[in-house]
Amino acid sequence: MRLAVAVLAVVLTACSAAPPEGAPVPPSASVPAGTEAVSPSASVPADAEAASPSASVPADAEAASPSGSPAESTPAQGGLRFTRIAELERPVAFAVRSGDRRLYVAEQGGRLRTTDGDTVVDLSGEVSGGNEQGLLGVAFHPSGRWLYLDWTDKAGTTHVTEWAYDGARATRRRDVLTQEQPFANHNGGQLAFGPDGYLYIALGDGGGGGDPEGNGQDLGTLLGKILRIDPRDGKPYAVPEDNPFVGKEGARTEIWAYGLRNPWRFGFDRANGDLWIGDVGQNAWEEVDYQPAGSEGGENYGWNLREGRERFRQGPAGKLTDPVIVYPLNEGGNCSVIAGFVYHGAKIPWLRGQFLYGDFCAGWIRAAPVDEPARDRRVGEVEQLSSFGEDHDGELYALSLAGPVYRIDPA
Ligand SMILES: [Ca+2]
Repeated sequence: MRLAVAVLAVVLTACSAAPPEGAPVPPSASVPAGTEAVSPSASVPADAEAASPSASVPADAEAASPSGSPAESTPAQGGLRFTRIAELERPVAFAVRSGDRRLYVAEQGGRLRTTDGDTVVDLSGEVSGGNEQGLLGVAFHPSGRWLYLDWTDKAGTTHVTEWAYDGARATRRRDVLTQEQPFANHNGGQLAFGPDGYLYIALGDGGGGGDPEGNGQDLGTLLGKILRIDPRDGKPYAVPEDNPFVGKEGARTEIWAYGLRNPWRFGFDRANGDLWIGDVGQNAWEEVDYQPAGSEGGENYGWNLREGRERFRQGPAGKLTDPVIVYPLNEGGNCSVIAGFVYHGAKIPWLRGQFLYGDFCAGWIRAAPVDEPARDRRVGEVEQLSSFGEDHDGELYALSLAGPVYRIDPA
């Protein structure tokens, strides 16, 4: 398959994602410049729903073998080191801005911060505080002039909100898109601009378990989808004319891809525009979905007809796109896939061309060669892994809901 540019990610849990508000959170803080290695199996997922029997057991690295491939299968690789560059409160999303070397991190509690300590936007008085709610996503317009946050309000409604941003002050706030949520879980949350300059938005199936409303397969709702819009052309936004369901009766034209359960994190391969989507599973399988650059959109990733590659519900199925990576949900503490990026940085030559992903509860991180994802291998571990990030140079970061923001370095 081709390489690409994207970064997707997925959030949290199978039935619910992030630990509850009461979870221990390190005091927010400044930015220790230490180089601490992450302690393996450091934490136990605090999320009760995610706590399947095995989820409360310290993550067993060896048990978590997503595609069952032995570690020896990829030649000439070294190790990784996770260098803590900041300590924030429940960091969940990462973005960089054109012409700006700072690293921006969204805290689930509602603040958009930089890793050097500034607060850019503070929604902490407005966001809801459920496990999978709060401030969930951040992206900057390719021009660097506008920033976008994905968050849920006190009623649980998803907002994609825009600010004009000059690097110092965020002003001219406006809602670009809102979506009512029938349940508190599965809100998606990822925002990213594609290589085409359009804003891609992840929305989960609305939650509730098993997709009771059938939203994933319903083209009449935005739930269970990845959307593609132009937030800068039209009020409140424009739908690109080449979106796949433009002109299709009964379909929401914003939809780019469907059949998704909770695409918490997704991303574009910066080298070629391929899209990698982590879709959090229900009962049995976590999965990573893939869309090659140049796709005209409209892929149906299966939910809730399928979970992973297996049938989940009876029903008429057209053409479904199977995941490229699956791993068992309740094994070794697995609970929620976290999609990362295809590495194209300079610091870690052996990692180039490999897609990095991990699991929120088990904490392992694996690298999968893009041309043969089944040959992935374990390359590290981060407790309560919530997201990955990619900077201007293609170097990668890992966020822990427990607080740390790690830069990924060669060992
Ligand atoms: Ca699927």
